[in-house]
Amino acid sequence: MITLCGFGVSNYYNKLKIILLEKGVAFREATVYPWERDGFLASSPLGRIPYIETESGPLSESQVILDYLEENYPETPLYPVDAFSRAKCRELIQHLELNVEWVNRRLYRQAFFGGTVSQETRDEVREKLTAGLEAVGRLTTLSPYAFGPTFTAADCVAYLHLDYVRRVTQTVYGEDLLAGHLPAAAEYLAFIAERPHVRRTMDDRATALAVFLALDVAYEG
Ligand SMILES: N[C@@H](CCC(=O)N[C@@H](CS)C(=O)NCC(=O)O)C(=O)O
Repeated sequence: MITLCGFGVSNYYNKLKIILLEKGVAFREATVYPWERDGFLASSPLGRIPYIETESGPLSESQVILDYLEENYPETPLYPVDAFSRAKCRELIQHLELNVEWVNRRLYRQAFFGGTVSQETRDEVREKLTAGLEAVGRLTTLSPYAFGPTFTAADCVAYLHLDYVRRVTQTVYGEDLLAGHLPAAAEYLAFIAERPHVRRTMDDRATALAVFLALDVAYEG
């Protein structure tokens, strides 16, 4: 059985959790925090979470893990069937991760973990995030799903990362950049949030956040 390792505040952890639940793959969860990395570098070489433990060995990087799950558990696919559509679905995921989440992440320290980021960083992130959100808007209308007429892996990614853009930019800029640059996102997020596996994952996230905050550790995302 697969063990999903990490903690439920991480959007990359929750990406895989929703994917496993939606695919109906049996898995268990193991709480592992990034600051415990010395104990798991053999499984995730940069000490990042999430990673999985499988009967064949460990695997890190959520996108690689997603592809492995798709290949190994094809019964409920979360990618489109034909090769070009699959590539377009991954293209959307890559833009969401590289040009939206990875940019927004620089603000997590201030948005979630009690720190501050410099004005220079705030300005730079704002510019890059705007470009990333506009790029995503050229690839998807988010209506009703992120890619095509059915739920795909792109929804697991879009839901989590765009939700964080909304939360983080409201906190740091006092302005929802998502509403400004991807206006269809509000209705989309509300629609996806109703899926039982998404709701369960977000409920678990709230519990994981309370546990994490009670630990009172210095962590910046
Ligand atoms: N590209 C990685 C990103 C994973 C990632 O950034 N994880 C964060 C938690 S959300 C982490 O482990 N941060 C600790 C660190 O980078 O040292 C993936 O897709 O799995």
